[in-house]
Amino acid sequence: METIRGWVWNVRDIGKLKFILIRKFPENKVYQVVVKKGNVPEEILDAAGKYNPETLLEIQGEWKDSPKAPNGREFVATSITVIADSKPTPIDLTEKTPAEFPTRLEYRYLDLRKPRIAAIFKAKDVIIDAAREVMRKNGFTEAAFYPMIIATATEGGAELFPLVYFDKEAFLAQSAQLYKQSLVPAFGRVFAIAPSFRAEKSRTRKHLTEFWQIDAEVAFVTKKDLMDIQFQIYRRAAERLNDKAADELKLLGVGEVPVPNRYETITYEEAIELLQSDGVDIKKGDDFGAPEERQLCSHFDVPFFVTEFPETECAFYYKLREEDPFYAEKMDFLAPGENGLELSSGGPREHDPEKLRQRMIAKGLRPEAFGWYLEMFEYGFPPHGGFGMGVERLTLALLQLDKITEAMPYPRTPDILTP
Ligand code: AMO
Repeated sequence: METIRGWVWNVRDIGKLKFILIRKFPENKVYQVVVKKGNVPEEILDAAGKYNPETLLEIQGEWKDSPKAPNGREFVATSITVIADSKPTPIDLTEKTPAEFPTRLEYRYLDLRKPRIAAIFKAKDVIIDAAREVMRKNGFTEAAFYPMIIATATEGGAELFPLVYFDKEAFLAQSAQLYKQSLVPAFGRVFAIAPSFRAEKSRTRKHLTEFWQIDAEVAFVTKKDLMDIQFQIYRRAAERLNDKAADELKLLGVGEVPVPNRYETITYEEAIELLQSDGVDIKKGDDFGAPEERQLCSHFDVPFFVTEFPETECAFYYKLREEDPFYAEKMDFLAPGENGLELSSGGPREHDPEKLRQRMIAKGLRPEAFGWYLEMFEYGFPPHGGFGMGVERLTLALLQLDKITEAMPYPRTPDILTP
C-alpha cells in the first residue's frame, strides 16, 4: 500500500468507475487514478466524480502498469482524503479551453501550476545552473552583493526608475556595471546573477522592465577570452538542457536544443553591408531594430558576435578603438536563426578617468554624479572587460519561446504590474 498526493486535473465519471487524472506532487506530472466500486467505500466513489479541478487529494492504493495511461502506469485507489478543496478554476489548467496570455497572467499563480509552464522555469533553472558552472570553471567569484538601490545612472540617463529614499533621490539599478568593475581589483574575475531594472517603454518580444543578467567582469582579459566564456555559457546551457531537462523540452515541443561547436564573429560594419546586400534600408551609424536584428540572425546557424559598434550607440564605459575612435570595442552576442536575438553586450572598458569624464559629458551625463567611480581608476586600476548576458533572453532563445514575458514567472513590462 502506498500514499500519493496530487491535484485533480480532470475527472471522467463512468458510473461505477471513475478515472481521476491527478497532477502528482512533487514531480508535477499527470497520472491516472482508478476509483472502482468495491475497492473504495461507496461515499468516496460518489464524491470522486464531483471533485473540482485543483482539489488537493491524498490517495492510498497501489501502482499498476498500464501502457495506455499517461506516463505508463495507473494508481488503483483504496481510499481518498481531500486535503484542500478548490473553487472552480477561472482558467482551464488542462488548456483544452486555452486562455489568452493576459488572462493567464491575471491568474498566474494557477497558470504556473501547469506542467508545460512549470517546465519553462525548471529549464531556466538548468540554464542558470549551467551558467554558474561555467563561471566557476573559469575561476570567477560570485559576488551576489551589488546594490539594487543606487544614486546614479549606470547605463545612461533616460531609463531609470526613481525611488524615494528618505530625503534623497535614488533609483533602481539598471545594471551592476559600475559595481562589478569596482570589484575587479579585489577578485580578478567576478560575476553575479542579479536583477536589472529599466524604465523602457518598449513593448516588444524581448523587453522587460525587470530582468536578470549574468553580469561578469575580468581583469587583463582579451576580447577572445570574453567571447569564449560567453560561448561556453550558451553551449553548456544547451548541453545541460538536453541532458537534464529532456522531459521539460518535450512538454515545450522543443525536441533537442542544438549544441553549437563553434561561434562566429562579424564586425558591425560587415553586418551593415550584409543587411544592405539583403536590400534592408540601413546605413553605417544606425542601430539595429528588431527586424534588422532578425534578418541578421537568419544568416547564422551558430551563435555569433557582432563587434565594434559606432561609439554613439554605446555606453560611456566601452573602450574606443585606438585606430578609429568612431567605433567602440563593444561586442554583442546573438542567438542564431529566424528567431535569433541579442543575448548580451560586453567588451573591454575604458579605465582612464579623464577619457571617461569626456565621454560622459559628450553623452549628456554629469561626471560629478560618478565621483567614486571615476576616482577608483586613480588607484592602480587594471585593464579589464566584461559582459552582461540577459538570463530571460537566453531562456527565450534556447527554449524557442514566443516572447520574453513567458520566461518570467511574474513578468514586468510597461503594461504589467500585477500580480
Ligand atoms: P545591455 O544594456 O546591452 O548592457 O544589457 C545587457 C543584456 O541584458 C539584456 N537586456 C534585457 N533583457 C530584457 N529586457 C530588457 N529591457 C533588457 N535590456 C537588456 C540583454 C542585453 O544584451 N552593462 C552592460 C553589459 C556589459 O557591458 O557588461 C549592459 O547592461 O540580453
